[in-house]
Amino acid sequence: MSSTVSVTRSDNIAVVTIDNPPVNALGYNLRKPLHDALGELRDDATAEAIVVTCAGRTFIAGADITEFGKPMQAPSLPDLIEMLESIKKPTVAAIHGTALGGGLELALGCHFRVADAGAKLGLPEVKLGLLPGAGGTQRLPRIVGPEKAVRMVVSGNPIGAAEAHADGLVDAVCSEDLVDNAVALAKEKVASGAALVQVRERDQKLVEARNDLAALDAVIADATKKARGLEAPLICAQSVRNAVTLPFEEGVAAEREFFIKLVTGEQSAAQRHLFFAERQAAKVDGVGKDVKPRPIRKVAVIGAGTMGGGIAMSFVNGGIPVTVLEMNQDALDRGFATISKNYDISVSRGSLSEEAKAKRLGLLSGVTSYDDLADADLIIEAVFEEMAVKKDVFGKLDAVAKPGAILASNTSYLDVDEIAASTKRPGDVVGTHFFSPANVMRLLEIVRGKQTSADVLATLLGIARVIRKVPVVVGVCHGFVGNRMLSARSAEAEDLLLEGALPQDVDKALTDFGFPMGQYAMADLAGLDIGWRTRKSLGTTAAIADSLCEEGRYGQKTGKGYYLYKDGSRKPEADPKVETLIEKVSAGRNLARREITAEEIIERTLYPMVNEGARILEEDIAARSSDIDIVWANGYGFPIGKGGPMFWADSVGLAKIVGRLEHWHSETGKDVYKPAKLLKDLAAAGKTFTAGA
Ligand code: 3H9
Repeated sequence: MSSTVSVTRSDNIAVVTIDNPPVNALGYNLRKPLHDALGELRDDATAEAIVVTCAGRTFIAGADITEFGKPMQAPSLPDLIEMLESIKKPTVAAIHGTALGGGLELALGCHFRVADAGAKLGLPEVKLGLLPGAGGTQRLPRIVGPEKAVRMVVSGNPIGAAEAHADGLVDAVCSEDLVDNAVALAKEKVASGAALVQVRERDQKLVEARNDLAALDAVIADATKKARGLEAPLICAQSVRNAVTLPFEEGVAAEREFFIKLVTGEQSAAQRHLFFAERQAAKVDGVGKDVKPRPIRKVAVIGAGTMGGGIAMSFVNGGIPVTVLEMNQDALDRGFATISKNYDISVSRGSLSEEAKAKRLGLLSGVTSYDDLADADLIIEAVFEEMAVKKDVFGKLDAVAKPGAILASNTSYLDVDEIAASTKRPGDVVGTHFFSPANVMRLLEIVRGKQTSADVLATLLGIARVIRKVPVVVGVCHGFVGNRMLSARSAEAEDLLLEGALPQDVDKALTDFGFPMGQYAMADLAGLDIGWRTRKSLGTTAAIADSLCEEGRYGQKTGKGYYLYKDGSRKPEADPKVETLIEKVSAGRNLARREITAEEIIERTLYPMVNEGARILEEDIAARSSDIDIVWANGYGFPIGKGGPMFWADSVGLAKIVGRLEHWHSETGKDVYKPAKLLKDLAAAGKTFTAGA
């Protein structure tokens, strides 16, 4: 007996119960007593079979991630599973909640598995930049077949109990009395006396793949096509392939080597940082566990345009009814037609059933009068981004919304405090900045106004989980965290082109860095006319961008912008006419064009962004540097293998960044390059954002 492992008996069956809250992770404090308990039971003739189960909310959710990067104390997880496999009497894993990573690997060390109907099983290590390192890549394909194993290990996505049963991963599924069912199975196996076969000995599903490796390779190519510079997905696939081509022991040895390579590498460190950063972001100053969230049974969204529609979809996808308000029936019809079309695409791809689509559409209703919003618990406006318009909407909401309703603005730049002041209930007002497409992008910036109540924040943090968003609470400033840093990244866009770069050079530097899209391809996607209109209203200019617009080049929507888009294609192609235009503007300013290296492009786009991140921290707009990393990894495609801009800056070295910013500041005199005090202080003290701010 230990604090994490206890053994009880059900007649001739030993039941080993693991209790290591919160998620029964396999840290040393669990591995050691579990190893000891299994060793004793292996040699105890009175225990004729063993059931392994977990207390609390879940089966083992994996190895203890906090131990990675430190010396591992014996027994290791592979040792533990080997001990389990050496037991010559029936062993049964009783699985509820989630059996993930090392948890599923341990269950695969048992002869049998019984799952609760709501259980989920998977090997999510790839999401931490790893591969399953305790035999998972060798045992899973022996049970579910190598093709299915590749899909599971490379995506990291778990499967439900019913699917696991159909695939042979679990032997039985039950909707209640999990442990009793597992004990009954163990007794049955003892009574039958049938020969016990370990997972490692099963070969049947590998034979077919062995005869047609090309088919497996095609699955691997498809599963890894979106790896985008990440090592882990490729290594995961290679290791599963090894299960087909190598004997078990050799496959396991190779898996071990792969694991050590990945766990000591930079990408996994970055992805593990993001794992904990995401959980950290949910902990908000002043919003303790004692703050009770308000119930959200009904949501209203104002505006059925691209953002409003996407926001409405997010809530109905989470099972929450949504009323959409528009100016007239036509606008509602158009918005709902787009939503329906989006769901049709998911149905045609097989990711959504017709039934689920109908259910989601059934949760949507449309209205054209503010009076019909009186019963909504949360109202989110997604109307035109102009202060006067927002204030008008909030004034109207103040008149109709019930007491206690949360009034949220989807503004991406504007002052939430000013919006709140147009109501008599500023404590109920908050910013909810969704990212486009709102039904897809995971980030939700929750903008905390000066008077926003703690329970409003608690409610939004909770509801964000229901609609599968990653929430980050940020303060009020122009553009909040994400867009403010994006502006810093784009500040040099014009000058890089004027001095000698072409749009494709800048974009290549950024996509080589790991962004899914470059700056100019993104500008073309968003539409160049928007910025042009804003510049005209502000009386400012941007020579190249303005010239493009004057020629009707508004981006993808007109088939040309910084790039050419042939025949309705979304693929940007370099356009010699743009090169000529840029050269002309440079010449007009007597600028001698020169070669601009990828290194310079990164310095002049990403270092200012890091600098702005430091200012954001100084001003308390973000609570911690890891919150900024979460914003950029989930909202702007910052490569997860680099851990977000601030974590990446730490790895580059803050002193180096300060030095280069100072260089560019003296060259250009621009404020974006003037190193922030926090950045300079950390660099001078040899500290990092992650450890020091
Ligand atoms: C692995 O297994 C490697 C092996 O193949 C080979 C080894 C040799 N370790 O997410 P939550 C903490 S790699 C340590 O808010 P939920 C988490 O930080 C692992 N801590 O709960 C949080 O702490 P705090 C493969 C962990 O109900 C608290 O638990 N497994 C671990 O929303 C609650 O977490 C995975 O990648 C861990 N493994 O979701 C699974 N897991 O309260 C990772 C969680 O201080 N875990 N914590 O902020 C998950 O996906 C989710 O936590 C889970 C529960 C779905 C289980």
